Amino acid sequence: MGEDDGMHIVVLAGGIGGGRFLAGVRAFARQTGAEVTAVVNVGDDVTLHGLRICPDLDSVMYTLGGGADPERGWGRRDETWTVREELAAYQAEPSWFGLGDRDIATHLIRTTMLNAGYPLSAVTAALCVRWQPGVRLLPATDDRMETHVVVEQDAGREGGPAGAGERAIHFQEWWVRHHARLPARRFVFVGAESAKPAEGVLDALAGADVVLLAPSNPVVSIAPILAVPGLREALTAGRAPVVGVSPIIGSAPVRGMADKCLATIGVECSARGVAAMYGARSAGGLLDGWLVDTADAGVHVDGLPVRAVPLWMTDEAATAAMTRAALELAGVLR
Ligand code: FO1
Repeated sequence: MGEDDGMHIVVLAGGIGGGRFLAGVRAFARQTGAEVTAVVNVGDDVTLHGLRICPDLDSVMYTLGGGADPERGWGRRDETWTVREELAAYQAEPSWFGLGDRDIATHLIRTTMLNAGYPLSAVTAALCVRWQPGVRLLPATDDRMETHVVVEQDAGREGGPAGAGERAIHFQEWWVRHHARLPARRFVFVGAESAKPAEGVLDALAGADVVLLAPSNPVVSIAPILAVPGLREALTAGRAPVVGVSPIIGSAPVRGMADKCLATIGVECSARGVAAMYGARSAGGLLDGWLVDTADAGVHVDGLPVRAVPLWMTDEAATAAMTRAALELAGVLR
């Protein structure tokens, strides 16, 4: 950070929780003249009905742009569902995933641009011209990378005999169709090995004064971002301190189904469990600081400074206060 420059905050984030957290980071940034870049998970992305759907990028874009449905947290406010009804009349599958009419316009533009050869980062920037999210939104990668869930062969299949084999289904099928109830054996980030950080991501990390891990699902939102080769290394080798915000308060996720995902990979559903999963930088991990809720005050992780503040993202002011606390913990506030 130069004498006259504002601070540059980079946030790694998933969808709905990520969007709410970023609204607070943006509020803080507006007070202080800071610049914000969000590096967003693409593991949830899926192609359905010929359309490329990027739920986390869209949740963040709509939330920050004032277009998100406040109850669902995904998709557009004032949505109508005519196309969904028409698809149902054709008995088109998958019927378990709903695309709203307004949302479909976003997917038509994205798919058209991708088919014309634009990278996802450029498509996202084009969509953001309309939504003006006030932070720079970058996909973690421009390459195709999708989270798949390995389940037992016959789990979720009606009448099927129990089998020893296993099969992989797309994360959206596990999450939306099966409500994360099918016992998952593991998560696979398909395409991760050959993915590269999207245009702008490494530059953003190199220029960051601080990196925050949003209180998003650590297993299926943050981990797929870190799985992009070069990204984790840019964090650990970078000069910017990395502070994580716990997505768990007590023994439950702030929202969503992180408990089921953590159980799958054998991590305790607690602020301490998630901090240990990320690891302290001093012990070869990622974190220079860990922000927990006041309910978890007293949580101790070897080699990691921990601070307890209220973490319920009730409104933008509360979330901006979380941001300030994270930056104080990082030692970057003057
Ligand atoms: N979530 C649902 O529970 N049901 C849906 O039909 C659904 C459709 C959908 C369409 C576009 C979009 O961007 C998101 C959508 N989501 C839906 C949310 C999404 O499945 C998940 O909440 C995220 O991927 C997890 O972060």
